[in-house]
Order: sequence, then structure tokens, then C-alpha cells
Amino acid sequence: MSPNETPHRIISAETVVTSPGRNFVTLRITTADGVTGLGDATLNGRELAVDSYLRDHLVPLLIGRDASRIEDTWQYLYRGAYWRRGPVTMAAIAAVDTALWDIKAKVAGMPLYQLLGGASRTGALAYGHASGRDIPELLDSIRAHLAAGYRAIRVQTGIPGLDSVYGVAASAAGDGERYDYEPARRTALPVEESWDTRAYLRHLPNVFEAVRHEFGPELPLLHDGHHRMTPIQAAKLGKALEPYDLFWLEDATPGEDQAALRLIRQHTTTPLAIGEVFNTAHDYTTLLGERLIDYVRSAVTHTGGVTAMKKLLDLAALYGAKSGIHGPTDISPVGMAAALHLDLAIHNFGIQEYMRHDPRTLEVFRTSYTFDDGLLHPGENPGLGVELDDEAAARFPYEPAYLPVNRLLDGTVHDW
Ligand code: CS2
Ligand code: MG
Repeated sequence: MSPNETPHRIISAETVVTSPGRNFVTLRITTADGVTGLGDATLNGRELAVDSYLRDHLVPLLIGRDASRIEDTWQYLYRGAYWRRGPVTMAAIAAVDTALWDIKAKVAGMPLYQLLGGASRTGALAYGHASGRDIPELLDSIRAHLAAGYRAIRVQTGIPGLDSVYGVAASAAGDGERYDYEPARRTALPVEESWDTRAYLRHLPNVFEAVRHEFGPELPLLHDGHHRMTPIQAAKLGKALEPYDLFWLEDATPGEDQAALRLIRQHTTTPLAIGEVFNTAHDYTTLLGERLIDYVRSAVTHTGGVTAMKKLLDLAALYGAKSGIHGPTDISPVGMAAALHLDLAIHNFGIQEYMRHDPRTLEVFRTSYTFDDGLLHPGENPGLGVELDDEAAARFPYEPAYLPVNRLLDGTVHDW
């Protein structure tokens, strides 16, 4: 059957850029028989580059294609670009791929996880982001997260001597506003933060000592190093945190240096997670092949969609690594739903990050996923289970925003 005869021929595809609390880029694909699919293409701080990639370069290629040919479309867009990988390309391909899976599952009348093999568990264990400028504020935040139902907690705190630090909700972000939902600020230039790794390394073990003292040994605790340490500093931290039995230490060193993890691994048994800034399985070959990590942190949104994530997670399974799919608020509810369908279906599920979106975001994106007793579930609606309200989206026009830039105390630019 030629594409022109298939009822699932793509007749339109358009992007929706909206800013309900933060910026999101969404692709909507519509077929001749009136089925629509959504894909998330949000790349925090560089949203319009992906929007243009989609509108100017991919949408013209999609019109007339058979929406049911997902693998073929993925290969056509990936190999056909000639220029491989990169966050902009892979976010754009991810949006197309996710929208096509949404369509296929709607046509099948099933929630996407059924097409991925069906449920392997009752729900996906979620971790929430607790934080505080100091230890008492952190302990309060952990109590609030436990009261809200979380059963695993990421722990981030302020560092004595530093004004604002990544991941600390209540800290002023340089323009006086709190971080709460989103570190990207709507300023003409990126806000600048300052950093001192030695102060951080001195402080963090005391933080975990206080948390374990207060909450006991059971509660799974996570921490994000956000790419700020050298390998030997990360090794030292991993070792110092061993008594506190972390679920994982995330992004200890900058992600592009896979061999750095070898050095950390030689020194510590603290489990390691990495990958939120990666965009293909190729970024993990040394890490997985040499068993240097325990958790794969890629986002569906930044790694080529459901097709590529399923392959990556299956590869990880061969090396005993589990999933920890990236789920901050800059992954839209569409990207989050895609993650939840994978979480439910794959065998090597580890944990799912869940920050909860701003209420304005949830006015634009109508979700059907649930969070009960610490577990996320994608719901039983056909497809991804997310609808986009265009009128609500139009009420929140795009606003330029940048992630912060980090500097050491002497002014040297550092990883943020
Ligand atoms: C983070 C993110 O969720 C995480 O683990 O590291 O919050 C990250 O800072 C943002 O996605 C950047 O946009
Ligand atoms: Mg992270």
C-alpha cells in the first residue's frame, strides 16, 4: 500500500510553543483519519532552535508519510540528516517519534505501555526533590515530601558561603526569585551563580549524617552532583557518602568524559547515575560496557523518543544497569507520560524522577497519569494519555529564558 492509500497518512504537523510557568515545545501530528499524536521537544534554554528544526526541516518531510511506520521514520530522520546526534536534532526526532507512538497506541485503542510489552509492575517508584538552604529547612522539606506520598527523596542543600546553589528550591536565583519549579530564569542574560567544590565536599557528608539520623536507614536517598566535580573529587565524595547508603550519586563529573567514571568506580561503592545531557546510546558504550554506572538518566525527550529509549534501556539491561529516566519540570507532561509508559513496561526499571509541574502547565497539558502512595502510573487512556489545550496554551506566550551560568569564586566559568 502506498502512503497515499493508508488511512494513517500524515496530513499535518505543527509545533506549539507555550510558556505556562516555563517554556515548552510540543509537536502535534494529525493523520488523514483524524488521529492526533503529541511529542515533547523541549530543550531548556534553547527551545526555539528545536522549534525551527521541526518547522523548517522535519514537518515538510512528514506530510504524506505513513504514520504507522515509526522505525522507518526514525531512521529516515536520523540517517537522512547526515549530521548525527546532538541535543537539537535528537529532541526534534524524539518529538516526531513520540507523537507517532501516541498515534499508533490510539489507533490500537491501548495505552502505550501495552504496545511496549505490557505492565511489568503496578507502578513506577518516584523520587521527589527535597531541598533547603540549611539542614533544618531540608529536614522540613523531606517531611513535606513524605507527607505528600514520596517514598524516595533527592537531597540538595545550600552550601555555607555560597548564595544560591543548583537544586535548592528556596534559594534566590540571582534575580531574587525562588527556584521552586524551574532553574531557568526569564532574564535577558543568564543569571550567574558561584561555586566552591571544596566547601561542597566538606559540607555534604554532614547533610547526609543529619538526614539519616532523622529519618533512619530505610528511606532511599539520592543526590545530584550536577557535573561539578573532577573525577578524584567525585571519588572522594562517593567514598565519604558510603556510610549513608545512597540510592545513587548522579552526574558526579561532566558527562562527555565517559572514562572519568572509571576512576570514580575504582574508589567507591556508591551507585552512580549519569546521562540527562546525553542524546544517544552511543554516549553510554564505555559506561555500560565496562559496568561503570548503575542507572541510565536519559530523557525520552532528549534521546530520540520512545524507539531510541527502549533500545538504550534494553542495552543497559544487558549490563545490569537500570533506568532512572530524567523527569524535571523542563520535560513536559507529554515527555513525562512517555517515560511512565516505558517505566511500567521495561524489566530493568530503577526509579522515576518526578518534580510535579506548575499548575499552569497542567492547565495546558491535560494528563491522565497518577501518583499514588509513591508510585506513578501512566493511566489507561489510549496513547500517551495527554491532551494539549490550544486555547490555554495561547494564554501563555513564549518568553526567553536561560539556565544559570556558574563561576568559581575567582570568576572562572565552571560547569553549572
Ligand atoms: C536535573 C535537572 O532533574 C535533574 O536531575 O539535573 O533539573 C536539570 O538541571 C534541568 O533539566 C536543566 O534544564
Ligand atoms: Mg540531574
